[in-house]
Amino acid sequence: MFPYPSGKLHMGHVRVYTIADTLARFHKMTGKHVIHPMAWDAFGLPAENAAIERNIPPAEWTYSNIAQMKKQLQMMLTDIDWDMEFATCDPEYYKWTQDLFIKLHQAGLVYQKEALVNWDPVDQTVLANEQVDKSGRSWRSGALVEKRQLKQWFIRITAYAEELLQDLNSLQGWPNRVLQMQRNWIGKSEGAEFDFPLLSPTPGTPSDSKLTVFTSRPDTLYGVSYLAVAANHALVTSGAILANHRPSVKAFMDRVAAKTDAYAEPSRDGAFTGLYALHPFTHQKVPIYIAEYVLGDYGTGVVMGVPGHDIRDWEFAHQQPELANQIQFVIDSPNAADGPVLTLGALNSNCGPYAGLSSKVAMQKITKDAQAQGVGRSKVQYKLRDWLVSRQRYWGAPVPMVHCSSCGTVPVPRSDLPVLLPPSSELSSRGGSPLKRDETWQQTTCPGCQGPARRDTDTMDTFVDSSWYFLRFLDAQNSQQAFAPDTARRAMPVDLYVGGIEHAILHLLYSRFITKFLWRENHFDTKAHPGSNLDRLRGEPFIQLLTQGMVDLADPRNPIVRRTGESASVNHEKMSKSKYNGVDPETVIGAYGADCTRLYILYKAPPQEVLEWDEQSIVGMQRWLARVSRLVQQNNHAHLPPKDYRIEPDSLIPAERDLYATAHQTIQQVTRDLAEGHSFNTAIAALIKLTNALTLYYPPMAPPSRPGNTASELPRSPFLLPAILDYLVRMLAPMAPCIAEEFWTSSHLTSVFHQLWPTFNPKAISNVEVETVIQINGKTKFKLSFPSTVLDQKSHFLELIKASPQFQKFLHDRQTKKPLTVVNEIVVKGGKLVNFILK
Ligand code: ANZ
Ligand code: ZN
Repeated sequence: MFPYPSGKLHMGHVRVYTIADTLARFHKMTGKHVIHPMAWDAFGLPAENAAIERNIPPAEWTYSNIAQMKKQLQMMLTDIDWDMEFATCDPEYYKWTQDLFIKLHQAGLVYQKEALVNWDPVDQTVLANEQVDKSGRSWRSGALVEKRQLKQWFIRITAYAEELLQDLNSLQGWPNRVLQMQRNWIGKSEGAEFDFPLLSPTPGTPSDSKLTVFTSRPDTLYGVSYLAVAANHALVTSGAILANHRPSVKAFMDRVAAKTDAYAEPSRDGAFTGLYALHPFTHQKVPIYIAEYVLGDYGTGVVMGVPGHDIRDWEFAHQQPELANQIQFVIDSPNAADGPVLTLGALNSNCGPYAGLSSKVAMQKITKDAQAQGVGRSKVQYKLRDWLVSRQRYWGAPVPMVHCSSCGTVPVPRSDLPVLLPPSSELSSRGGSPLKRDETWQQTTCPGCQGPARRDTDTMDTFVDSSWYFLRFLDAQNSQQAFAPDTARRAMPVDLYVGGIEHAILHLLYSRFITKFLWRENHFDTKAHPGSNLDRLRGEPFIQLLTQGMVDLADPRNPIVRRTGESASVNHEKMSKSKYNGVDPETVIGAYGADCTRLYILYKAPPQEVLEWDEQSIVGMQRWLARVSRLVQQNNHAHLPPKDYRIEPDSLIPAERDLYATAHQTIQQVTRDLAEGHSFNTAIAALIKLTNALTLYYPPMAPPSRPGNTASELPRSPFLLPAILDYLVRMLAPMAPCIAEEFWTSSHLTSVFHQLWPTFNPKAISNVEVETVIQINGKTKFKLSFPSTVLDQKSHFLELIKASPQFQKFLHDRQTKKPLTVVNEIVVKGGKLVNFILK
């Protein structure tokens, strides 16, 4: 994930880009064609605010930050394809962001609407729902967000809700946690709508209006004791409320309006409207309330109150004296008196013809009957809202639309893109839109009638910029298209995407939506590369997602809860640009070198977990590299093996054969750790172990034997040390590139990065035994030893275990003597532990 150019890398950046760089270098060495690019998420408010503060143009601030951070990335020894670099604020880039907006508009996925929006009073701008946290604060400024009614641009992401949800199932390379967060955010809910005709206030006069409710529990229809509408429902605003109830309704509305925190969990406050509706099945009178807990923008904005089976309805009913003794249960439970019955069950005798049916069957039948009678229908509801993309600020891509008094709102023709930002002289902290104050910039001609027209003065949310940037890398210099459709179809999806869990919802959902949109609308060449992964994944942009944990500066006075990384007390801060607390990457790299810093970061914690910054342990990495260095120097006295020389394990003496086997086991493990698990810490541990084995066999002071050297007591093979050091240095290279290159070039003429990754030779370890711990239902029972080569054939390996007498003992229940079968087999750590689940 590309960074925001705040000016300085923080340790979180160093971590994510070390992980990405190590993997990029590793995959290159295995012979793959790797694209490892970098760009800058460069629009956005901080630049605008910094510009106002310092009185310099946002562009100047942004580009100087970019230069600074690029230098720091190079200092970290990253191997980035800089020829693909761009910033989202480059006109050559935002031209295509505007083009994307127009494509969405043409597809009917962009619209403008008055909306009650989130207004950040500090940054003076509108925020998307996703940018407001649970406590109702802006994700950026931290200010308490207000609600305001304004005309805004929306992108209809809800049109893709179902496929955004369904296709999560194909993302097997994503962390479950992220998949679950996306599912919850999309929030699919299946149920039904029911119509409740309004009972006319004056008896005898007919009423044709009705209130429609959405419910996820149609089976509870017979338990309805009231309806409740949202405070902004038309019923309330239309003046239908009976005169004698207006004072209490107004008092309630005033109480709601007085609330400063619009995002706090709503209370169970409410008021009776004096109005009634008719139950669609029983035709009984149902009172209508206004309730704070009913959301205006979910479902129909009306709830059928079933206090017997819904906790919020139960609480609400207990606040309203007329409702408290109207609670009707439709599913029986012994504890019904203490609270609502929150489960599915069998419908009781209150349910007329449906009595005795299970909830599940009743849901279907009641919905079907309602549909037949024209008073209801089945309904799927999503929590996902359309994406509010307009911002009333300067530093963003201008919305490429023109307002004409005769043609209405029309898109700017593609040939006129980009719509450039005007010079930034009008910026001020007064708020409001700077483009709105720039009269000359707004004046333009209408692409439809050529008459005078005005430009739209909103700029786009920066999440639009970042929703497609990965596609631009494939064709960063293309001035004719955002990306070449055939290249994109071949190269996409991104194989591995590394970034923070904080983007689990927003950025990843928008990117998925936009890529799917472009895919569905055929913006990838359909003829080129049939059967591509992009098609297989239905336009998903990222095959594998690695979410790296935070870097934390643990205050040594605070105990840390190991498992979660949470501090036991509160003094524990994330090292982010906003709460940056003092470990400066440049200082660390200056003190220990980039190689050691990288190794330390990779070694200290698995990438997904919190990394507790503890500078003292960097020296461990320094010492290790010093030991490798000593071996390299010692080896430099030895002769190079002749070209095409191969070590034959069988010709080695036992001690050397063991050492050679250790080297190949290390290759096997490190390769697996990097390729599959992204388990850098175990890979480094294996390399350290190999270094230890080498140091034991080739202790300092005793130079290795040269051919014909009789001084040595052991009959050493002359080319073993160089061969093993070759492996070691090649495996070290992706993680510690600079020192590995130095080691390598001390005895070779080429770069280590032109070498192939060492390949594991099964023959080398054919007579090495490895031990496997066997668990039954999670409890350790016994150990078995195997030739290590068996570990590479999973099914054979499992068969061997299952055939062992030790295992056979567990195949029946001790008490009941009944036979048990294996229902699951979990192989952990490349076969070091296997857990069998027996049932
Ligand atoms: C009756 C009922 C009985 C309900 C019961 C639940 C349990 P999900 O699953 O999240 O979609 N609801 C509907 N619209 C609402 C709104 N605008 N504001 C607040 N609540 C609303 O939730 C659906 C349920 O949330 C609906 O099903 C409705 O309460 C409530 F035993 O209807 B239920
Ligand atoms: Zn016109």
